[in-house]
Amino acid sequence: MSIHEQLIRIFEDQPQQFLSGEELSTKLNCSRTAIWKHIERLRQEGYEFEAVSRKGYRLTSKPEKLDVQAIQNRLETKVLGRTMFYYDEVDSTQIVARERIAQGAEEGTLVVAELQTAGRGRLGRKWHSPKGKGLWMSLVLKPRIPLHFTPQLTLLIAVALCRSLRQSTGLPIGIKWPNDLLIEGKKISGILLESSAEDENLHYVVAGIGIGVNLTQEDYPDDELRAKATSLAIESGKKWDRTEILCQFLKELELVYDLYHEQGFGPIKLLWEALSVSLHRTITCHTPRGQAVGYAVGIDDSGALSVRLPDGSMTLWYSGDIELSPATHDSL
Ligand code: BTX
Repeated sequence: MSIHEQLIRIFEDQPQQFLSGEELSTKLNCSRTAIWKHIERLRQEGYEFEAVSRKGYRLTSKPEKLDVQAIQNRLETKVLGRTMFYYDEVDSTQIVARERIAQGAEEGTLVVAELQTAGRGRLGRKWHSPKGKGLWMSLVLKPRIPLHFTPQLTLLIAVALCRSLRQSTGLPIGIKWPNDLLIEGKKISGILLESSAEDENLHYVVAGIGIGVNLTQEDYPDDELRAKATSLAIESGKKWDRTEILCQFLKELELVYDLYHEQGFGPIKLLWEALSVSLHRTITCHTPRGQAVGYAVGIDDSGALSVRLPDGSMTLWYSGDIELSPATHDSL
């Protein structure tokens, strides 16, 4: 057992007890500075301590862990999440899910981790995933669709996630094209789709979903992220049961996914438009090639944003980060 694990064991065995740095360093045969560093690391992992001079440290709360059996008992799906791999810590659930696919993972397989050390967003961006505070997961999908329909899945997942989070929490969550879920302009969740295909044949999609559930302001590493990101707990002032949020999401996703296979993108498009905060307003689209301004009219069947440019011509935007202008219903 590592010093880190031994330290956790000692604190857990004596929950109400103050333990001094000196006592701990003797027990674990290391310096007091090493103990202090381990305690700081534990704090980052979600353990909370009360520190009192001359008395030492007392463990006041532990990070909450997901319970796979409880999730399986609570799940109402037939396929999604029925095979589940749970990890305490991974680099990225996207990487683990791909490894699982190489070993034969089937549609609906879910990879969930308490902590990601290299959680990723789109275009090489980072996804901050502190321990026990969110839902950091990747879902294996093998839809029977041509490759060029793959972007529709991002919108489909956004719809299911938005609907389920609204149902679970009652918070006013909206979708910003293409893949962000926002509350009052702040990001509560992100979706990242990675696929594997050959010619026009889609082999699989790994849908990475990050939901900020119980993060507090202190859980964000800097003011820049604090200004952009939020969590269900910050917005509602209370903690949420991650098992409940996860099961509700998978149930809703299975419903919407089945609807998509039965009736195509039409109904999904309507649902997406009803939840969107990006439409009927002037927006700026930032891409690696520059930026453009337009008025968002709707989405097309490929999931692209249909935009009216200042000269009156219509165009489609397939990717990019959009910025919403404050005024709505202004037409260019
Ligand atoms: P994105 O590129 O649209 O968003 C990334 C941006 O979001 C970052 O640059 C930062 O500004 C902001 N951000 C970072 N962390 C958070 C957070 N915890 N909450 C809110 N905003 C944040 C969106 O990419 C797709 C993210 C998918 C994340 C999941 S988690 C499970 C799976 N594994 C993995 O590595 N990624 C996915």
